[in-house]
Amino acid sequence: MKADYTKLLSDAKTVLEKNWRGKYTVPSPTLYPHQWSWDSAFHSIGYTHYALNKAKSELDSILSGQWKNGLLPHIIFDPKVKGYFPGPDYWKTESHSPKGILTSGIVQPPVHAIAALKYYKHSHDEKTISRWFPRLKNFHRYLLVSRDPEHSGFATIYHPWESGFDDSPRWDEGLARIEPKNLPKYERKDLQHVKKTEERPTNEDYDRYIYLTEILKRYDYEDKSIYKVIPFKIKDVVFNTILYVANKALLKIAQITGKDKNEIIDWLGRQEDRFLRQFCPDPELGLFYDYDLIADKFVRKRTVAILMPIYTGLIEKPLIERTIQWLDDSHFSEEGLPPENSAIPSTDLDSPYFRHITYWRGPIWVNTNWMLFQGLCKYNFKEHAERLREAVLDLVGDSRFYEYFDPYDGSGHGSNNFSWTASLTIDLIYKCDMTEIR
Ligand code: 9WN
Repeated sequence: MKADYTKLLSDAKTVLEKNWRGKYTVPSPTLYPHQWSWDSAFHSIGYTHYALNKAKSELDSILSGQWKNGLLPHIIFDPKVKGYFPGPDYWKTESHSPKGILTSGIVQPPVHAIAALKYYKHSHDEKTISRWFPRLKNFHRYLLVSRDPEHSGFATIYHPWESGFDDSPRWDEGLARIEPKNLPKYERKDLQHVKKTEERPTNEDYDRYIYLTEILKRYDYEDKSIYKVIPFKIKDVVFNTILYVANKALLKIAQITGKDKNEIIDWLGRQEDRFLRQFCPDPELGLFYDYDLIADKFVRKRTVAILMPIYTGLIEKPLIERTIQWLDDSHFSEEGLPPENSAIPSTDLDSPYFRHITYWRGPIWVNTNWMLFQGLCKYNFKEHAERLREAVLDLVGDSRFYEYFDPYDGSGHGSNNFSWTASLTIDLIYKCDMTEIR
C-alpha cells in the first residue's frame, strides 16, 4: 500500500498546529504537555519545510532553558499546566535554571545542532545560527567534559530518561542492580493517558527512575559528586551516535559563521579514533552496544540501538554492510512477511524481552527509523533507504500519528497526535536526507 502523501502532509501539519503552544510544540497534548528537548529538535526539522519561524522558535525556546554549566534540560515546564509527574516542584532546579524558567535536571540526546544546521539550509539565516552556536557548543562541552571525566570522547548518561529510550531492555540490568530505598511518596500520572497499562513502564521501573533522580537532587545536580555515587552510568551508543553527528553539524555551523573550530575538531578526532573500541566488541557481526561503566561490560541487548551507528556515517563501509544485513533479517521483521513490509521495531522480535506494545520494548518508533533512513542515505544504500521510508509512511498511513506502533499488526499506541511522528513524517515525505553531515 502506498499512503496518500498529500493528505498525510496536510494532516501532519494539523497535528503540529494543534500541539503548538505559541513558542514551541508539546509532544502530546495529554501525556506530555510541556516542552521536551530532543522532541523539539525533531519538531523543528519538520517545520523547516513550511514554517521557518516555528522551526526557529522551537530551538530558541528549548535553548533558553540552558543552565550556566551548559546542561540543556530535558523538559521546560509550562507553569500553567499541572498534572505531569515529575513536575517542577519535584525537580527543584531553580538555583540552576535561568531566572523564571522551570526545568528538569537531566539531559536528552543532543539532536539540536543537527536541527540548527537544517534550519540554516532552508533559511540561510546566518545571524540566528551564529546566535545559537555558543549555546550548542556549551551543551556539547558539558556532555564531553562533565559527563566524560574518563576523557573517552563519549558522554555518560545517568538516568534511562536521558537516553530518550526510557524503558528499553538495554537498561534492565543497570536498573536491576538498584534497590530503591527511602523513596518519597509519588503518584504516576502517565497511566491515565494510555489505553493499556502494559504500554508504559512498570511501577518497579518507576521506583528506580525516582530513586536515581533523588540522588541527583541530593547532590544538587553537581556532576563531580554525582559521578562518584550514582549507580547507573552508561556510555549510550545511540546518544553518542547522535552526539557525533551533532558535532559534525556544529563544525559546519562554525565554518559557516566563522567561529573557532579547534575544540570541535578535537572532540570529533577522539570520537573517530575510539568509536569502534567503545561500542563494537564484535566487528565481524557489525553490531554495536552500550557500555555499562558500573558493571564494566557491554550491554549485549538486541535492540535497534545495535544498528544505530549507521547514522554516524563514520564507520567504514564493509563493516556497515554487515550491520545492514540485520535490517533484512527476520529478527527485525514479522515472521512470514518480507522485510520490505516493515519499519524497524525497537527490539529484536525473537528476543525474550520483546514486548509488542510496551513503549521502547518492541514497538516501532518513527524517530529511530528516521535516523536509520539518514544513515542509509549517507552510505548510499538507496534501495534500503527508500524501502524504509515507504514502510514508515505506510505505517503512519491513514494519518495515525501515534507515538509508537505494534510491529505485528501496525496498531498505534501511547499517545495519538504525537508531534515527532507528525514532524518526521513531513521530513520523510520530502525525502530529505541530510547527507551533508558526513
Ligand atoms: C520522560 C516526550 C518524551 C520523549 C521520550 C519518551 C517519553 C517521558 C515519559 O516521552 O519520555 O521524559 O514520561 O515517558 O521516552 O523519548 O522525549 O515525547
